Amino acid sequence: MNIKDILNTMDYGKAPESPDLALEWLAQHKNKMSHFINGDWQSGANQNNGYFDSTNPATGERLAQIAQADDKTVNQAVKAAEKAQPEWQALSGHTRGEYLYAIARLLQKNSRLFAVLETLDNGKPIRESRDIDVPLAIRHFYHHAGWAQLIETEMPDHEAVGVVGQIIPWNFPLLMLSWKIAPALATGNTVVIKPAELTSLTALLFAEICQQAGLPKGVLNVVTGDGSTGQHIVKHPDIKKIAFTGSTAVGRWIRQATAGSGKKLSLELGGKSAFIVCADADLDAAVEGVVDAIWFNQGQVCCAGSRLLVQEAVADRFHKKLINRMHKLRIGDPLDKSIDMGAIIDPKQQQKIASLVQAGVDAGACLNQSSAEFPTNGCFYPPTLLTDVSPSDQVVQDEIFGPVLVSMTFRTPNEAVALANNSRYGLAASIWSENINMAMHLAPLVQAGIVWINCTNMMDAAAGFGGVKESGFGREGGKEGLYEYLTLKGIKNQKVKTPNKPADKNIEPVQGMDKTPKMYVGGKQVRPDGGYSYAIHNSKGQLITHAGLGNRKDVRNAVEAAATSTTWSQMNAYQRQQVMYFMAENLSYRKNEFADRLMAFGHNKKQAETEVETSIQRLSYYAAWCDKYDGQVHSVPLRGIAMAMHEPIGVIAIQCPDENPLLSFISLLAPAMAMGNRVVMTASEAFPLSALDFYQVLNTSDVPAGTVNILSGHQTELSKPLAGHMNVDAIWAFGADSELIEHESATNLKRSWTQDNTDWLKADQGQGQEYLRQATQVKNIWTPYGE
Ligand code: TAP
Repeated sequence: MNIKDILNTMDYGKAPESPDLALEWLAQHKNKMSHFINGDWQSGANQNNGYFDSTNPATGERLAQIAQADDKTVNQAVKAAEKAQPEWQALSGHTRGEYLYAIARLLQKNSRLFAVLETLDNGKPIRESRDIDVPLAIRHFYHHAGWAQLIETEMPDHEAVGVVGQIIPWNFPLLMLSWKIAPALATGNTVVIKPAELTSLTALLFAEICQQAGLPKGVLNVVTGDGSTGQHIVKHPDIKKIAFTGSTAVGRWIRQATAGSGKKLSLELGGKSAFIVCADADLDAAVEGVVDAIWFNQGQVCCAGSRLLVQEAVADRFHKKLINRMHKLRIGDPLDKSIDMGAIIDPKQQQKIASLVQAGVDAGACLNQSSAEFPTNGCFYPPTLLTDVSPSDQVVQDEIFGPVLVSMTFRTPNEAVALANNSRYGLAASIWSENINMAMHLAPLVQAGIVWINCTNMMDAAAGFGGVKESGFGREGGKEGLYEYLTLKGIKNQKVKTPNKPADKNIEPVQGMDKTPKMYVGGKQVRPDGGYSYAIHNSKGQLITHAGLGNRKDVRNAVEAAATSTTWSQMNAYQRQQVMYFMAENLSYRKNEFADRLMAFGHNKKQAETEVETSIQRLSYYAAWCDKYDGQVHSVPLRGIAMAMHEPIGVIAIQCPDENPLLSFISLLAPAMAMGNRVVMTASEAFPLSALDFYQVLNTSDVPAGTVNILSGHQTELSKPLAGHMNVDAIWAFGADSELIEHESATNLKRSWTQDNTDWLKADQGQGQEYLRQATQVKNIWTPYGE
């Protein structure tokens, strides 16, 4: 090609990056990589586990052999982490911060080596590993070096969890590792991390950096292996927290495998994020946005904007521009600095992408694919756009995890929201409109953990990242991410409780007129669907009354009432506050009745009065918080803002304990209501009457029907349908079998919160911001400034 041709075509020449330094590093390890345990390279407790190959997806060539860890090796790593943890936690925050700072500096010094090794191992363009993955990883260590120092003064009520097990995927190997390790170490935990089988190399290079930084032995342990190694980590009894990033299917399995173990859990899972282009958007900018949203990292991005929604009026024009741009993308050698798209991670993933696209075409989609040439010896797949798809098509619903975009049109903003939310996932969304009012109106309506306005794929260590629905729970980054690695001092997660034995339905009669209290559903008193009751005894074992024995149909009715009654969630904080003060006032008018009820169960007069008085105060406490639990504007390195908004979770099912039956009921109900949630409360099984009486307060306090629903019955029988219900978004278990609840909650990956013996009368246990945090989820809305 001569200069004239080049000027005519504007084609880029090759600009290859040398792999030499990375290959040299591998050679230093004889291309055979060991685990990093207790500050040293170890081939594992059982040397016969064997090795597997790590290959370059762009060429199919073997880069190195990687050691496979079994349960003994994992145990060895956990023991090292356990030994190191108390001393690491006891270091001053400043000293821990210095280690993180040293790691950041060494990452920076070796950034080119990391970028090249990552590209060789993963197949992503060097432009991306060099300019995005590695700088963001460095940023995470700098940011968290600061948190290590500040936690002591800023979060004095919290402490480290202990040993944490971390499992990461192959799409951003170094970056996902940084997202996990930096906050874990900053908060005083020690780590056992498993990189993905396909991409272990940068994790091992990172371990070497930690060795150079003088990180104490055992603080970081890297074990390599396949999914079975991950399973050993998940099941290890001495690991106190699991942080997982990967597919929803494995995340669901982990939720079930850790149920009832008391392990803390955060899950960053799959996505099918909407990319909404309104008619008034800057279409050329939006086209570039789509390129970044779905063709960055070959579309192997959890938050990829893989569902394009374009307003009908501009759809044809937009598709034309997009297809034109798609044909200009350059695909090829990932080490070539001038290519746009590199290789798919492995042939299996390539085939999965191809078969899903074929299924889409078979179902009637119109296939638009780049005609660009690409190497035939590696694992490549062209950028693809599928139009003429329907909302229920597999290609629209399933995460393809490749460079495949599906496109649908909408007419009105409401239709765009309905289409965007028609997904089991809820990781991210991108909204493009020159009308900022419209974009800011849509952002809270879209069910996602992150919303980018006129931008996409923005991430930073100072802003939380994570999803809702089947995209998982928990956040990584920002202050919100730190909580995932901390527990409240003195309070541990609840371990398995023996389920209550269901009582006999053949109950002894109560003398006199029947006063069996009803349950409360959709703003009305209701009898149990099954028509059964159970006996309620006082603390001396004397029969005092019966209560309705709720069943799964009552659960269904209560959840339906809560899910469809959205008035409470739409009220502003000031309106909710007034209602909650009114509830406190109305409880105060009835304080004698409520105290009498408590005395009937065995409280003495003073105890009963204290409990009622504290309940009134607690209602006022959360009424006060309604308009004060503010979000934050994060300081991200962007000409713009990232707003962390506290949103209600939706419908929360709350199982109340037997201790302090009125106060514990109020202490759980009030924070959930204050933050705008609707609730299905299951009253204390032994002493349900205080909770059932509370409908009188609700009825006289302007609480919209369906906001609060109260069931009675056997907690174990009610737990299963509540925890498994797809319309319940979170479940708090203070009174029931946490194993069952956490296991069943895996259906829609709802958040669960279980806690051990709380002293409800103590303000430092029975109330506080932890309750508000559990009642909300953070949505980060990113908006750049300027033209
Ligand atoms: P997975 O197959 O779920 O693998 C993720 C990690 O879990 C790997 O290290 C894997 O090991 C390990 N693993 C597999 N089975 C396991 C088990 N039963 N117990 C414990 N660990 C197990 O996901 P992937 O294919 O690597 O990654 C793609 C998925 O990750 C996509 O769904 C994507 O959306 C999601 N992802 C999410 C995010 C966030 S932040 N939400 C970020 C990146 C990726 P091996 O690989 O060695 O088998």
